[in-house]
Amino acid sequence: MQLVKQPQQSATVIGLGDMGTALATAFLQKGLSTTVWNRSPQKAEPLVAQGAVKAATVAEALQANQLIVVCLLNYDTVYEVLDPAGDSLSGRLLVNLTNGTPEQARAMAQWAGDRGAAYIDGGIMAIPPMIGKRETLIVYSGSKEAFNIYQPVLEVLGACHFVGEDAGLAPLHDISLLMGMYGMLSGALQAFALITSEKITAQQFLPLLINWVNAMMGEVHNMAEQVDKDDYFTNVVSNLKMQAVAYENFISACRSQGLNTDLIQPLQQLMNRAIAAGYGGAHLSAVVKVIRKL
Ligand code: FVH
Repeated sequence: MQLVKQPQQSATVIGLGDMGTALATAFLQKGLSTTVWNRSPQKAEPLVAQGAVKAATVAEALQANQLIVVCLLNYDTVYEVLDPAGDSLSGRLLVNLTNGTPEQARAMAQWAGDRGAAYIDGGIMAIPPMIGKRETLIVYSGSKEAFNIYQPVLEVLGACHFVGEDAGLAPLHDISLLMGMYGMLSGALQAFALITSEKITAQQFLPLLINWVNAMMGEVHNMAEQVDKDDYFTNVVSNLKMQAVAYENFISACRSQGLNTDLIQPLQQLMNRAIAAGYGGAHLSAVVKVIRKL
C-alpha cells in the first residue's frame, strides 16, 4: 500500500455523532476540504453550511479523499458501514477513532490491510468541545509510515501521541487512561453522596476534595515505581492491613448514612485477598497483584 508522501489537505469523516461532528468541524475550521457521511443524513447539514461536502454513499465518501477518519458507535458499526463499500478503501488511510479493544483494533488493521488500506487506530482522550485544541490528547497506533505522512493533518484535531506500530496499543492506552479517570470520578461520586448526606453541599466540599486528590498524586508516582519493580514493600508508610481496617469504617459510615456501597466494596475484597496472599505489610499498590490474578 503506497500513500502519497505529501498529505492531502482534505479528509473524509464518517460518523457524525457528537464526536464525529466535532472532528469534521475542526477540519473545516482549519480550511481542510472535508467530505462527510452519516447514517442519518440530516446530521450533515450544519457541516454542509460550514463548507463540507455531503457524500451520498459511503463509497463516494471513501473515494473523495485519501484520509478517512471514522468515528462510529463501536467496531461492529464500522464493519457494517464500511464493508459494503467494496474496494473503495484501497489506497486510503483509515484512521479509526471509534472506541474499542486492542483485539478489535488488531483485527481491523488486518481487515483494512486486506482491502489495500493503511490503518491507524486512535483513542481520543477528550470530549467533543475539546477537539481542535492544542492541549487535547489523541493517542495513535498502527502504520508509522502513514502516521508520519498525515500527522500534520491529524494535529488539527489535537496533539498526537504515537504509541507504536501494533494497532492494539492505542486502545490499550485509551482504556488504561479511562480506567484511571473512572476510578477518580467514581471516587468523587461516592464522596459527594457521603458528604451531602449531611447539610453540606458538594460544591462546599469540592476545594477540600481537589486539594486532597492533588496531594495524593505523589502516591501515584510511588505506586508506578513499585508496580514496575514488582516490589510493594519499599516506601510503605501506610500498610495495607491498616488500610483494610480503616476501609471497613468507610463502608460502615456509608451504610449508616443510608448509602449504597456497591461502588466501594470491590476494593475491600481485593485488599483482603492481597493481605491473605501475604501483602499485609505492603503498599496499596500490591492490589495490582490480585488484579493480575497473582
Ligand atoms: N463523545 C464522547 O465524549 C466520547 C469521547 C471519546 C471518544 N468517544 C467515542 O467516539 C465514538 C463516537 O462517539 P459519539 O459521541 O460521536 O457517539 P454518538 O453521538 O452516539 O454517535 C454515534 C455515531 O454512530 C452512528 N451509528 C450508530 N449505530 C450505527 C449503525 N448501526 N449504522 C451506522 N451508523 C451507526 C451514529 O449514526 P446516527 O445515529 O447519527 O445515524 C452516529 O454517527 C464512540 O466509539 C465513543 O466511545 C466519544
